[in-house]
Amino acid sequence: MAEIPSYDVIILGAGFSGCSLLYHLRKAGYNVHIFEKAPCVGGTWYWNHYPGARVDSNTPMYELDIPEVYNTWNWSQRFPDWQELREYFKHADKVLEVSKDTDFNTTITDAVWDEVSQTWTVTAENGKQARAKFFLACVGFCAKNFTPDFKGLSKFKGEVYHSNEWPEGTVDLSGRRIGLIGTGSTGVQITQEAGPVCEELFVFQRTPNLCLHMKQEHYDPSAPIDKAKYEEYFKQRITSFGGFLFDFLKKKAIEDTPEEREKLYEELYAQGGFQFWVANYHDVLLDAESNKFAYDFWQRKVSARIMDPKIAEILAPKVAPHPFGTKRPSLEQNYYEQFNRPNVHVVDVNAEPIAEFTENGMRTSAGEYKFDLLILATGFDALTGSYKHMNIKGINGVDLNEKWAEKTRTYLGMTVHDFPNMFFTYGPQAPTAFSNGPSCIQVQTKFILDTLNHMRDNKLTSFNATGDAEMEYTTQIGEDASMSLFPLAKSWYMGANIPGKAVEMLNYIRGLPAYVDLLDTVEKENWKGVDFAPVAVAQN
Ligand code: N01
Repeated sequence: MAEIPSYDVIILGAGFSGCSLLYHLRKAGYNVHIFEKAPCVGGTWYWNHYPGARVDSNTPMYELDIPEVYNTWNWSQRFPDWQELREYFKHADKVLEVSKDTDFNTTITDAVWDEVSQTWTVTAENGKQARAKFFLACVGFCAKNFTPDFKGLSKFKGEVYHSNEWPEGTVDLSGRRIGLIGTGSTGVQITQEAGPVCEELFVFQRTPNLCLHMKQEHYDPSAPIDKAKYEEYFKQRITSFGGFLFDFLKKKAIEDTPEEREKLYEELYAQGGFQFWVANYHDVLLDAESNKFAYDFWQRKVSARIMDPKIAEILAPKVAPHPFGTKRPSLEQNYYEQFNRPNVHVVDVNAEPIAEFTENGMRTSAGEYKFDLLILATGFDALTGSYKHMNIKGINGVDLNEKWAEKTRTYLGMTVHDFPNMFFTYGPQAPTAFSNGPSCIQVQTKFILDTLNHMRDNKLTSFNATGDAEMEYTTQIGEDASMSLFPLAKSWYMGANIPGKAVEMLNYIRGLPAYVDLLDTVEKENWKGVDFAPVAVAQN
């Protein structure tokens, strides 16, 4: 083999996962190196800097559980914007010296397991190669954009940006005529920025977003939260379903009277954030009646903010478009009020389907809409899509994307049978979409570190999740989903937003505490479901 740099661990991605793993693995004495496509640390917060980009998880829970970082950082917002998040990552880099062990501007295209040396070799677009015993793919769940195959898009003569490929520097929205496709978190945030300053905004909506009020707060950085509480916060956050400091109630909606329910909904709604979603009755995502109670409350609250009843019926219809919370409810600050402005219009593309793009805009079945800036807030090939630009090959050259083509299969939402010594974080079949990212990553980092230490202590060369364990875990993910309301929505949670993609639950829906228990049990039972025997050499 040619001489190429060799490490104990190679990590792809310098976002929350990459920083967390680098810190903990380094401390444990491993020689770790990161490859990152972006020019700096930050992961999703390097790429997502479209106007209004802001996190929907609240601080201080949306941060790394690393004392060197949190003890020297104070947030100024309950829900920080992308600028503050970029500053946070600059700070994390400075404190942890992530850059020292990172190759930036380096897109890894291939990761191949070698059965003889029992190592992974990664190759970058620029030809650079490196080798390691362990390969940790920490590329995030929204790394692959999705642009629908719209007829005539190339004919459009104005500017076109996908939210995830927003140009550095500003694209001034003032005085612009804007077409915006998509009403997920991204579309909602862009609408709030564009509405007050643009000449005209057409928001093309296929499915209403059942948004919750953010209740933004500004903090005085000179009077920060007592850092002595943080250690406890980080312990506590992994004991709640969503990795926050609040959790589902222990009762069903039907156990309360209508008056009691109304009081509770008012309280949750007033708190802002995700409370109305994941601090609600515990059956809200499981039981149609409980869900309808929540939806009806939400619909009353929101429609009261929209002046025109016809527009209210498009944005917050009387009949739920899908069960509340089975598609990501985004947090909004003044989203619905934008549609009370004369220059902001919602176009229901179910009532008037998109026909084609023209030089000056877009034609629906009802006529042409003219604009000079088109924003595609059309989302991502989420979770599994993040791996699609890579050739990841395990034992006997088995290809990860081929393996997942018809059905995603993992063990513990972190490993894959026949891909030895490989972990991925915050990806498919983990609590990913239903958890605060840094909380989920905290749990996964511990498991990965424990596994590597176990192998080092016991002089084990490689691990491989067994096919049986993978099958059992994957089957459970599907069975859990089938007992919930999630299959009733077409969402990226289930891969249903991408034409042709298998529709299946792509997340672990039992919540973070159950996931923590499962990982603890696996460890206690000597890594059950994992084969530490030497990997067989290919027979040709
Ligand atoms: O993407 P999305 P996103 N014709 O997939 C529509 C995280 N995130 O970028 O709902 C017309 O949610 C599509 O319509 P429909 C967060 O986890 C977080 O907004 O499929 N419309 C939908 O409205 C989030 O959930 C933050 O019917 C079409 C939109 O495009 C995830 O990323 C901020 C269409 C896509 O919405 C993804 O969010 C941003 C078509 N052919 C992102 N195809 C924060 O934390 C798609 N659409 C704040």
